[in-house]
Amino acid sequence: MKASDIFVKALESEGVEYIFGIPGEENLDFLDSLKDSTIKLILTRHEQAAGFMAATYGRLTGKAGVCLSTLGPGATNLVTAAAYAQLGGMPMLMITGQKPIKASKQGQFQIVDVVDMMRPLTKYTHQISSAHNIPARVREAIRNAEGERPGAAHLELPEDIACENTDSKVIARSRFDIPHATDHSIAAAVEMIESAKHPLLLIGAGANRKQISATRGKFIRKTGIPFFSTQMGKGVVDERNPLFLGNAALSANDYLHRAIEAADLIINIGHDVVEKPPFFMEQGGFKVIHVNYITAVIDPVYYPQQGVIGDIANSMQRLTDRITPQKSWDFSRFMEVKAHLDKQLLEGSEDDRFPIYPQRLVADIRKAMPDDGIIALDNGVYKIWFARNYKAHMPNTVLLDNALATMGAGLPSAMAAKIVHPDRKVMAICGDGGFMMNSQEMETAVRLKLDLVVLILRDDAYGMIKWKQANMGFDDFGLDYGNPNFVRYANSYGATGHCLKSTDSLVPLLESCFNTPGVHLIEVPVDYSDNDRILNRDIKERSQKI
Ligand SMILES: Cc1ncc(C[n+]2csc(CCOP(=O)(O)OP(=O)(O)O)c2C)c(N)n1
Repeated sequence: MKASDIFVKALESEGVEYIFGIPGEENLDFLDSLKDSTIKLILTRHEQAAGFMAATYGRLTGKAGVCLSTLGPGATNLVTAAAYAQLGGMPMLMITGQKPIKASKQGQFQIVDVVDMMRPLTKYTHQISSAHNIPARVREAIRNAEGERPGAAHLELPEDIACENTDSKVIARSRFDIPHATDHSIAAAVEMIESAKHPLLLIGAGANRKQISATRGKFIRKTGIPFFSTQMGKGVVDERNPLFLGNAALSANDYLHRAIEAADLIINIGHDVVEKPPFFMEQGGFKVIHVNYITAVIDPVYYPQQGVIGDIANSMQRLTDRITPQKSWDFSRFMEVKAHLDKQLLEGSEDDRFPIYPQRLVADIRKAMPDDGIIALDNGVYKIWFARNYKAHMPNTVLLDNALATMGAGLPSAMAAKIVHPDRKVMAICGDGGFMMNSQEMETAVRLKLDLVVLILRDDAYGMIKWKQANMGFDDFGLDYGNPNFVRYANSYGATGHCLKSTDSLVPLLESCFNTPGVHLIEVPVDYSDNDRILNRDIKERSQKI
C-alpha cells in the first residue's frame, strides 16, 4: 500500500471524520489518498482557521480534531492554533507536508524546521522518515493528543515518504481506563471537606472536557455545598442552580471574591493554572483540594494542599458516596454575597439605549438561545460580560478561550460547533477586531451551507485594550480603526448581512435569523462607555461594602 494510503487508513481507524486545512504540493499524495476515504476534507481559507476548527472539534468530542497544511508558510500559519489547542486542553493533530528528505533539488526553498518549531506548542511532534512506521506514529500522536491533559500533536509527512510503498498494518486504538484516584487521597479529601467550616466548590475547564456533569450534580445535591465556575468551566453544572454563586470572569475584586475570601476550603474540580486564575492563593488563606486528571502545576498563586488525582467522574462519585454533610458547615456568607451579585447582574439588563449596552446584549442573547444553543466567543472585552452575566445551562454551550485567549477563533470555533452539532443553534460572537482576523472563513461557512449566526460587536476599536488602557490611567491613544460595511461584506460572500438599528429589535432579529437557513451576519453597534466605570471601579467599590 502507498504510505499516504496507510496514513489515511490509520486515521480512519482512529475514527477521524474530518480533516480541516489547505493542502500544498507536498501534500498531494495524501490528498489523493483522501479522495476515496470516509474522511471528509474541509477546505478552509487560512490554516489558522483550520487549526481552530480542528481544536474545537476535539474540544467538543474528546477525539483529536485533525488539520492539514503544507510545509513552511502553511505550517507557520498553524502555530497559533497549536498554542490554542495546547493551552486550552483540546485534542488536535496537525499533519504538515515537507520537501523530500532523501534527495531534493530545491535547496532550502520554503524549508523551516517545522518539527522543532512545534516542540514547545505540542505534546508530540515527529517527522515520519519511514513509511513502515506510519501506523505507530499516528497512534502515538493521537494517544498523546487525547490523553489527559489533552493538547496538540504534530506529524510531518515528507513528500518522498508519502509515495513510498509499505506492507505495514494499521494499529487499532488501545482500550484503557483513566486511572482512578487512590483511596487514601479520597479519604484525605473527605476528611478535609468534613472538617472545614465554609467549603466551596470551583468548577473549571477540565470538568467540561468529559460529559460527566451528572456526578458533579449529585455531589452538589448531596452536600449542598455552593459552587462557582471559571470562564472555561461554564455550564458543567446548570448555572440556574440556586447554589451557583457566580463566574470568576475577573481574577479579583468582584463580588464573587468576597465569597471566595470567606471560604476556608476550595474543592477545585478541573481547574488548572493554564486558565487565567479565578482567585489568588495566599499563605494562611483558604486551603485547596485539587481534583483533576493530573497533578497540579504549582504557581505563586496556586499550591493546593491535597490532590485527588484520577478520573474526575470517578473521584466525584466516590467523594459523594463517602461524604457526610456536616451541621457545622456554614454557607450563610456565600449566600449573602450571591444575593448581592444576583441583583447586580440584573442591572442594565433591560436598558434600551442604543447602541446596545453589554448587559442588555447578554440578557437578550440568553433569551434568544435555547438551553442547548451554543455561543462561541472570540476574544474581546465582551468575553468578560458573557462569562460573568450569561448563565450557561448545559456543558460546552459557552465556547471561549481563556487559556491562550487568542483573537480570531470565534468564527472558526462556531463553524466547528455547528459541524459537530448540526441540530443545535450556534452563534459566533466576535468583536470587529477579532472577526476581521478570520473573516475570510465566511466563504467556508457559506460553502459548507452551515446555518450560523455571526454577531459582530462594532465599536471601531480594540475595545478590550481600551478598557485596560483606561484602567491603567493612560490616555486614549492608538486603538481606533475603520471597518468595512459589514452588511455588504457578508452579502458579497453569499451570506445575509443585517445591521441592528434599535436595541429592542435584537431578539426578533436573532429569532428570524435562526429560522432562516444560511449564514447570517449581524452588525451590532455596541456602547462600551460604561466598561471602565463598571468593570474597573463600581464592581470593586460596591463589592467591598458587602
Ligand atoms: C491574536 C491576538 N492579538 C492581540 C490580542 C490582544 N487583544 C486582546 S483583546 C484585543 C482587542 C479585541 O478587539 P475586538 O475584537 O474588536 O473586541 P472588543 O474588545 O472591542 O469588543 C486585543 C488586541 C489577542 N488576545 N490575540
